[in-house]
Amino acid sequence: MTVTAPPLANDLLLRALAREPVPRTPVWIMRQAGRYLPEYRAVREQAGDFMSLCRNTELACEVTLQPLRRYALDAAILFSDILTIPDALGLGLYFETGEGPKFRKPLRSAADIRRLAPVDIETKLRYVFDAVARIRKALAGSVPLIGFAGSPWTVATYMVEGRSSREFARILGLARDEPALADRLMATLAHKTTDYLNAQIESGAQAIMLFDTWGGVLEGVDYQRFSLGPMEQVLGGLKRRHDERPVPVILFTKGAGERLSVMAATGCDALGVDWTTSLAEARRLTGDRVALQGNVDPATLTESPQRIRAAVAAALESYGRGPGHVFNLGHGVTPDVDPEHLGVLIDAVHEMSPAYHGDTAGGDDSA
Ligand code: 1CP
Repeated sequence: MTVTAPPLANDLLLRALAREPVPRTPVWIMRQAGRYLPEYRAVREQAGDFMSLCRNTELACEVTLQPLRRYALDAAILFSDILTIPDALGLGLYFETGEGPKFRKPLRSAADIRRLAPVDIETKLRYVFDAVARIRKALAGSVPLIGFAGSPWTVATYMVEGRSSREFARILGLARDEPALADRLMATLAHKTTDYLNAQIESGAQAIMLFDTWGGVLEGVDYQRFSLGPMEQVLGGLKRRHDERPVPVILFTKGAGERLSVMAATGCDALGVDWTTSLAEARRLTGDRVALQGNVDPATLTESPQRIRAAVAAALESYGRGPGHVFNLGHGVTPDVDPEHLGVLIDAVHEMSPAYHGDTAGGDDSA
């Protein structure tokens, strides 16, 4: 039996995602736990490799909390990866130093795809749910915990290509030449992803983010069929309330551009925006139907503190006044970033954002 959790000390993120008024803009950072932090590199070394770190509940909890000790962040994000599902499906995920993720047994045939549906992954992914529960306990109601998964399309690109790709030749070939088989793969992944996220919610995740990193490579009807449609299927199956509170869902498609408009109609609560679309334009495309998260270019963090502060000021000004903005980068923080620079960005959000909230001028939408 779950005991109703006490109120959060800091619920700015949840309020902003619900487009409720907040005294300042909440901030968290994609990949806030990661290689740019020396304390992360030390724990990863202790764990041996990346997947051992994900599977070790105590160490996964530790690296989740590391960025919160350094910075005034308004959320924690579960330390894990979008590729835990294909790993649990038996594809054999591994990482070679200096290279991206790879699979020992990528999907190569219709039979490979058909074999996936009956595989029970919940037991194999118990380590993720245990990490969620442990992190929630360690956070002790300070800030909310974000759980996540990859979109079916994005996860499928790795399963079919067998590794990181920039051309996506195999998966685009599958979508073009055998669309019914591609549909089947997306449906299987949508189903598994829904169960996986619901188990994260039941274990304590208070908001969910769906990473559709590679949805932007699909055009028009193909985007609808293979990326957006399967995400809608996941959204439709998620427990949107837990512990007597709403569980908001953020969708993020890198390079979404004009697609933000149809994404806003899926029933999600918020959209992640990258730096190729301004927040003002994203707000216009979505008509204030959803909250927006983003969108500073991660490369800004390699520039001077003055330029970082200017980028924060520009992002706040671009979104404009009123609720519904969650401050973040437009994609993950890169390993070459000086941790002090990220501190400059976060402090600047605390300092500059209150001017965009409150009842001055009596309105909330005037830029
Ligand atoms: O320590 C290391 O060397 C591993 C680097 C690393 C990290 C820190 C990987 C391997 N995954 C992660 C953690 C991770 N991945 C999180 C943790 C929470 C956070 O702090 O944000 C999250 C949310 C992810 C999600 C993820 N993994 C995505 C979607 C988000 C995005 O960045 O677009 C993708 C595409 C992956 C695949 C993956 N896993 C790891 C790497 C280096 C990659 C990207 C490979 C590629 O570029 O194709």
